[in-house]
Amino acid sequence: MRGELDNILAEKDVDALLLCSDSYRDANMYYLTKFLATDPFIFLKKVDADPIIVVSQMEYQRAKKQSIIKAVKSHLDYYNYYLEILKTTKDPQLGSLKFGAKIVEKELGAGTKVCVPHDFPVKTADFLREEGLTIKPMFGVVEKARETKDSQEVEEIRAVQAVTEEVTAEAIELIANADVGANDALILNGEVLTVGRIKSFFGHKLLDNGCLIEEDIIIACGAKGSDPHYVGEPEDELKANQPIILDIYPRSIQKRYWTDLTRTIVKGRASDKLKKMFDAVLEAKNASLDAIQSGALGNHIYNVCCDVLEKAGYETIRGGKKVTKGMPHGLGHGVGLQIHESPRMNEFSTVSLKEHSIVTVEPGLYDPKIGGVRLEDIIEVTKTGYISLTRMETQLEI
Ligand SMILES: [Mn+2]
Repeated sequence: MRGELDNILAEKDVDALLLCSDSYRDANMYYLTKFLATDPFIFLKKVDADPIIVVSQMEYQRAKKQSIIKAVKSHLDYYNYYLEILKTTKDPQLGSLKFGAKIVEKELGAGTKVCVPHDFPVKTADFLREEGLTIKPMFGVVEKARETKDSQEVEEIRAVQAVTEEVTAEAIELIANADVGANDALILNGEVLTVGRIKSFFGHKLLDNGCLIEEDIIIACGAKGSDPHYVGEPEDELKANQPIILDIYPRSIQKRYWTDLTRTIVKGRASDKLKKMFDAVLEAKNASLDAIQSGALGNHIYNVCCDVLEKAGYETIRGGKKVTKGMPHGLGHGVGLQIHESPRMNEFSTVSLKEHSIVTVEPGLYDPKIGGVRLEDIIEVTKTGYISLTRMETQLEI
């Protein structure tokens, strides 16, 4: 949580934290400021001191109103330095980078040890070093604070999840009500029901409820679904009696939080082999959920899942096996201001789950001849177990 930041920084042996980015793309910047801006701005925080942000004059009033940062400054507060830089730097891009570096130097002082994110822009770091600052790129600093969610964040994710379940239930009803035409093709309102039509349905309905598909969603029917991240081409046709994976991961437009939900359905009859896969995945999901509590290691939960699947006769990639069917992916991931964030649950995850982390649990089985089955719930880790944010039932045949 946000309040842990000073402790996290103290462990890193630095004097300050610096971010220079825009808050639409950089989840850390939004997390620290709650100020949405499309252009980069500066966030500065000395250890054990209140942070400041420096924005353009255009954004100044809005930042004062909307951000959670009390000390908001504008570029105009440093106007004279900019005039100086312009005398020797004609290129406007270089000029603005030098200007940013000068602002940081004025606020922190030369010689300060500054933590920046591991993917901090190299050119900006060069100019900061020229100003005499010690720049230390580090992994997972703000991310570590983001790994546990406060109650407001939990509610934001819960809200996106509620919309997602409602829209997914409507989409499943569309598929259930479709007619079956030649070659098992599903027909809705006289036209073939394609992946493109279902994705369009999701896109519009989610948007009507304040959420959007920022990347894509997975609608994978039949054998194509045996590739876990095959997202589905618009012209793909949905068919009866075959597995259809619906993996829906929208984002709240305003609040910026994501959620993640996967269900696998069959319109009509599932084959015995497919039913067996579904049962094993459901059992693996339930066993994994039962093993979750704060303190449990990510790799332990993953092993619980693999134990169930392997016992049922399926292969996993545990131990470095190159499987062509079975489960070739990890068990789950954190969700928040990014769709995939810490903590993760896989073979190599020696990080323990913490109270108030939000993670997905998503075992899957894949067979190139049959397709894929994946079920994904999202839950909040508690001291003794978990609270599910997922209300939706799992039902194979519809
Ligand atoms: Mn997921």
